[in-house]
Amino acid sequence: MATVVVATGNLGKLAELKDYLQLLDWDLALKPQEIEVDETGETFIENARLKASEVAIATKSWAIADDSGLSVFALNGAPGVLSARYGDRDTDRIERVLRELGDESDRRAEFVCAIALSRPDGTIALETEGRCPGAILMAGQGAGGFGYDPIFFVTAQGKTFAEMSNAEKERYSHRGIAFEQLMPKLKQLKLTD
Ligand code: ITT
Repeated sequence: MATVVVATGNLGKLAELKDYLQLLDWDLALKPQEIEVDETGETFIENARLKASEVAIATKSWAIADDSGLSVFALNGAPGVLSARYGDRDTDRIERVLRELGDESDRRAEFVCAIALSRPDGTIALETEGRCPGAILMAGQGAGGFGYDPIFFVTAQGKTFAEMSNAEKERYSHRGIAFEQLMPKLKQLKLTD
């Protein structure tokens, strides 16, 4: 059985990715900390490909990467691919989005998650993108999840990501939607070195 490196340094993301991937009988490994990939892409899918491919080549293993972020309509899609770089800590990033949005009445937003799986030679075997629509609250609610979860309200579920159980978030989130599309293909894949 070939090893698959989970190409992320974000612990919140890693916990969620492991929950999806444990449904597959894969031998998972963590990304070595010294491997850092410059996210130079302009789209989530470009950055997911870059991360998967570069980590695969560096580790000579299969690698799966997630590039994700929050896109706020009234901010012309910001923070978008810059979501991780919008501040030093989760609280700073949340404060900046709330400050920039101010009392704007159009609070629509979406979370996007692009996933790419690379072969050991850096070629992409599978990729997909999931989106979850929602709205930005005036202040955070809930203590679960990570990142921007407390301010992202999912209208269909009537709660923020931070108020959902792990199982609920894993089902309804952008990442859940991406994995729903990907899972049948991942199950069929033969991982060879
Ligand atoms: P890796 O590139 O190492 O995976 P990263 O944190 O840099 O880690 P991204 O470039 O994909 O990852 O940035 C994602 C940003 O969007 C980051 O700030 C997250 O906190 C946020 N984000 C992504 N998915 C999220 C989720 O499910 N809930 C809340 N915030 C999320």
